[in-house]
Amino acid sequence: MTAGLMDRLAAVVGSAFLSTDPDVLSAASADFTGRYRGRASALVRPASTEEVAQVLRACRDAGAHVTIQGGRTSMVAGTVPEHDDVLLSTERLTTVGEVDTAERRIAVGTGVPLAVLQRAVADAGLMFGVDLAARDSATVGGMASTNAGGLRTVRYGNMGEQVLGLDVALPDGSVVRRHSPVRRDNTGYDLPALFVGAEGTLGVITRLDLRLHPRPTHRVTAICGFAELAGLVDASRAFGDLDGIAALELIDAGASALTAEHLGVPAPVEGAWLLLTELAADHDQTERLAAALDRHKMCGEPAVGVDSNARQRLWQVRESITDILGVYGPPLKFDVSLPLAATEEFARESAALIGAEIPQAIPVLFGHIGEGNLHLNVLRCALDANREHRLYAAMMELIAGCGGNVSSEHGVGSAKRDYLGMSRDSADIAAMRTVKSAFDPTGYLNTAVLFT
Ligand code: 2HG
Ligand code: ZN
Repeated sequence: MTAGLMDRLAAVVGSAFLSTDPDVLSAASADFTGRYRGRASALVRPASTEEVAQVLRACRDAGAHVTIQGGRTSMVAGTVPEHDDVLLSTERLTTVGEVDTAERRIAVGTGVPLAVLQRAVADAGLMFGVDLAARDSATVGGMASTNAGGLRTVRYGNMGEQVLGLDVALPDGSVVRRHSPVRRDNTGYDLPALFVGAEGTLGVITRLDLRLHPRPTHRVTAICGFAELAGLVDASRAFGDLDGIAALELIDAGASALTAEHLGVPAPVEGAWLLLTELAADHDQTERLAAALDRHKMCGEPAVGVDSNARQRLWQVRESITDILGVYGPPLKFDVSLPLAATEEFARESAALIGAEIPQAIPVLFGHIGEGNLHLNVLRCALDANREHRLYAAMMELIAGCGGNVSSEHGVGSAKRDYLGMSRDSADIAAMRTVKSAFDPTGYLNTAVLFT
């Protein structure tokens, strides 16, 4: 990085918020799984939309690459710099606006962690529609940029469904502010939708207007066990159609054996596959859920939680999976969307692929079965780069062969850019590239993600 650029960046953000400390850069250049590492030349932390825009203009003028970083919880190496980049952190964009209880919306800076947003809206008696395990670190900006899903998607949709407006600093240093006080606004292109899921390739989202939801007063949660995945898939298809469905999560009993061993969180029911189901509404749903559960053949009685402690204990069975994925070192992660009918085939064939490549590895399958969005993590999976690549590519082929999408809620990042062509045809990719070069003709912003 040139001294000229350093001076210009320091003039924009103040020298306290520009770092070239090798330790700082090294920590910020690795992803949190520990599997991917890159190289950066500086870390800059602007405090406002205007500062972000000026940072972008300075970097573009100097020909420096920029990688945007929020909470750095990407599972697909979405924040790993590959070109000695300037890292642009959104961590100081932390304004939390007033909760608008009448219109049920809130404006927040994009560096706000999800948990902070959740607390702010809960205090106002409302809720935010997206929830996920990384809530303490993941920022709303990163979540919007990847169109994150999570534990509540079956009810409220992804981030895209929550975004009502935004400020975005474009690669040329200009700023688009798209906000509308009214709910229906079809004036021209749906620009916010273009930036949601763009993985930071088209600009830096700096502020979001987010939709809020009323908080259901009654919730009931159950975990039931199934001997076969096919039975669980049938049940989740039926439960997904219930009014008030609020969560549908698949849990691999193999993962529960690990959470029992390492965290003291055992499966509450028998069965090789577990299904967490939750109904939520403004009146008691216990009877309805019991009637729905009765219609399916399960291993023994389901575990049902009505009060908040009991429900929390059931949720822990699902959420603690996150904490055991790293017990044998960095897992190899696959985030896939499958037609429900292909779930069983994928589980069987993926286990066979893994067994053939690395017999001692432990496949763990879990996730948002309501959407067919599953997370396959391969634990105890230390492979050299060639064999890892072979397994990764074979898995991508399997997913595509099952009619699935190689990148689901975690996005493409840099880990999956080589496989874009498995889920999008060439005209589609060409159209995306046209959009990219219209916004960023020199291709300096988030260059490592999405495209090869
Ligand atoms: C979840 O659903 C997250 O818990 C993380 O999307 C999935 O760690 C994973 O593979
Ligand atoms: Zn997930």
